[in-house]
Amino acid sequence: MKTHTQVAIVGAGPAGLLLGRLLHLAGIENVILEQRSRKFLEDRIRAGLLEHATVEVLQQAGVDDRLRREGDLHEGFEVRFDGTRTRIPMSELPGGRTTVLYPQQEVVKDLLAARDITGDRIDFEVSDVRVMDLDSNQPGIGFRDTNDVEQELRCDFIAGCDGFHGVCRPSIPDGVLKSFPHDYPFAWLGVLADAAPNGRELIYAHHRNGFAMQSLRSPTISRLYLQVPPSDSVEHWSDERIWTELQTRLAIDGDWKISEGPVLYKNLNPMRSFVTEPLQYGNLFLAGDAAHIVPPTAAKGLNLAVSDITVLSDGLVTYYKQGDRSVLDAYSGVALRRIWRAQEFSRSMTSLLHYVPGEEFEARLQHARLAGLVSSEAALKAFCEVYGGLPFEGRNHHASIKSLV
Ligand code: FAS
Ligand code: PHB
Repeated sequence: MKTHTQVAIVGAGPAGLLLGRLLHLAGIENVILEQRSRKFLEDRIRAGLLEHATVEVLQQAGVDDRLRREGDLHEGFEVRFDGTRTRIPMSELPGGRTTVLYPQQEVVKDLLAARDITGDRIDFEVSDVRVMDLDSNQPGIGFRDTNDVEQELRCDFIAGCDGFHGVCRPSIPDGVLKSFPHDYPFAWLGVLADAAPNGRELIYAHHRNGFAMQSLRSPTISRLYLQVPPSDSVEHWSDERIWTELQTRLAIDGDWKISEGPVLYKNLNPMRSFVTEPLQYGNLFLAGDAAHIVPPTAAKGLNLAVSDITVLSDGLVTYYKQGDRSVLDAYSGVALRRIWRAQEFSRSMTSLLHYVPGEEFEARLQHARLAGLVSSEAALKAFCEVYGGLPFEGRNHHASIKSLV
């Protein structure tokens, strides 16, 4: 079976679905190929914190109805160390930033629902995906569809939005890409619990037993993280051990007690940084986790995927509307500027808050940085400027998103 489209998108994560949506709004035909089922995508627990620039793009894409109703506006967060707690009044600092807590799988559901309405093609449960003829002006994708029928999709451009373990990046000939991997000597145990979070704001804690964090997915569902050794496994973590360790690491002077409940889901997340350069080869463009991975400490993964897509869609729209390929050919350089900023911040926030056993000198420096951060408005302003989200390239920027949520 041979079919044709203008832009073929591999992967229906936030990057691929948002690109499909923005291209649809610009009248550009696109097809999305996804290896998993729709249900798997809608149930997959991942990120939760949206930068205000991301919320703006979802608003401009017309997929913000539920986000407005159910999204949780965050104007501050808490940092804990040495039994102390400090609230960081993000929105009150100069340049006042705010973020929104709205689970990634809800963003995916909203984008899938919008695609249902437009009827743009999306093939789920495809397999054996192969990209071909990348440096021709009619690249293609061979794959087997959900009925195991061999198919070939030809197009003008391929968007590789297939995540870190996808097929698009490895399909680029050897020697073209330069990769920058960096692994951290710890991992995250991610926990979803039927427990009402203690407060409405996120809590980040530095502790000698390791980092801990309380986030949320709703007023009754907590999302919690514990720093664990990279060789650890979820089998080692009973519910009781999880709550005991969270209480220990999040403890502050006085009788603060974490609110507990049944653990619904737990997974182990390796902590790595990764960037590939450039982000394009011929008529293939990489975006999101297919091009870069950040440690989840600063919640930049999903937001970076969205910022890549805003630059890539601008390039494709300019090409189809004005026949001008210059914006598209600048995609890699423009997107990489923001990717490295987010990488640097994610790395520094990770090394600020994660204790490495035996690294006593580092631990003293962490303590000094934390004490310096919470006691200096200038340091907090600089921190929150990137934590809250840098403006997206080429997009006008609202001061705050209070009006949007
Ligand atoms: P995605 O990985 O979301 O989507 C890629 C899609 O491509 C997938 O649906 C995949 O099935 C599909 N695909 C792959 N190979 C294919 C093939 N050969 N053919 C067809 N389709 C193919 N960030 C946070 O801020 N907080 C978190 O708690 C957090 N947790 C995370 C947990 C995990 C396990 C992971 C991997 C990431 C997490 N992240 C988190 C980061 C996360 O939010 C990512 O940055 C975000 O999903 C990136 O979106 P995409 O680039 O669209 O990639
Ligand atoms: C999350 O809710 O998954 C989350 C939020 C903020 C972070 C990291 C993770 O910094």
